[in-house]
Amino acid sequence: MRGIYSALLGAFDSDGKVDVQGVHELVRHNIAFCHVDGLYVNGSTGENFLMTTEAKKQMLKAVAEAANGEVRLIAHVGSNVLEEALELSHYAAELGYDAVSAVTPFYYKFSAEEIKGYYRTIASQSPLPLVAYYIPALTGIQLRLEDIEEILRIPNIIGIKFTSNDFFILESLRSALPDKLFFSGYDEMLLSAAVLGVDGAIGSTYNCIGHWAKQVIEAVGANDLKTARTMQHHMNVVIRTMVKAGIYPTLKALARLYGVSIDGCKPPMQATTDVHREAARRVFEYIRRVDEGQECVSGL
Ligand code: MN9
Repeated sequence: MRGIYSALLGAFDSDGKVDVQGVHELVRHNIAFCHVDGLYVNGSTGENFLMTTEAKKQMLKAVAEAANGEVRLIAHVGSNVLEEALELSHYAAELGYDAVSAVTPFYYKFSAEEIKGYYRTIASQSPLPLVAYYIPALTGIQLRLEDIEEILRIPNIIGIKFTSNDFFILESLRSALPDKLFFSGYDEMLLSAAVLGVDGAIGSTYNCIGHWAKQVIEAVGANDLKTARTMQHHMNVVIRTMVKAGIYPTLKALARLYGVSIDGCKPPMQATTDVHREAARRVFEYIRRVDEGQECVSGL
């Protein structure tokens, strides 16, 4: 399960239905251009929290069909509604997914004990192994090191998508749990996570620069920090531009420049504007120049 996974973008038509053809093109782009090792489906980037259960299932199915067994698949099934999380876990297993993942429950100020109970329930009833998903900046749920460690020791939990900049916690967990899988969640901090020995990364920008993320991980593995830093720098030029313009609409506008015919985001997320299209165009050119080996020290 190691490697670089795209947190796959969502693909919806103008009335919010899953766009099966768009999903197909997006998946093929991720495999052919970004060379990712796997896809993380229906995560934050996939607009999970804007989707009906039926749409989540359609997305899982469309991705499995398009991926055709060529890359690993993780289905994010996390939900405050435990019945939904379990239903989606069983559906993902039927479709041949490799694992499921679940964000910490959110909105209510759940206690650490309640969160552990949530993970015990999903892990014990899911037919697939489970990757915990920790993203305190979005959920507002901050866990202590001891609590995350306890969650990771629950049977059938194989690892964690760690989207936090607390590298003290990451290092402590990594050394305490050598057999668990650690996925870095902030693309802009991949290098820092890689030097601490993560097994891979899951991120939204890997929908266009997954091949650079692979180079960062591989260069760190080969003790080539110079290359790793250069590639992380290139990643960050791109990420900075996209975050400034609005990351998801810009990623979708960028995918269109690679011939992937997907529409914008689901409301209430913002529609695509010229700001996103212009940022996407500049990023597209930058990626091309870096891939062709041109000097790009001055950025975009
Ligand atoms: O899945 C992503 N987080 C969110 C992880 O979308 C909330 C990251 O890949 C970020 O989009 C990325 C840019 O900040 O690191």
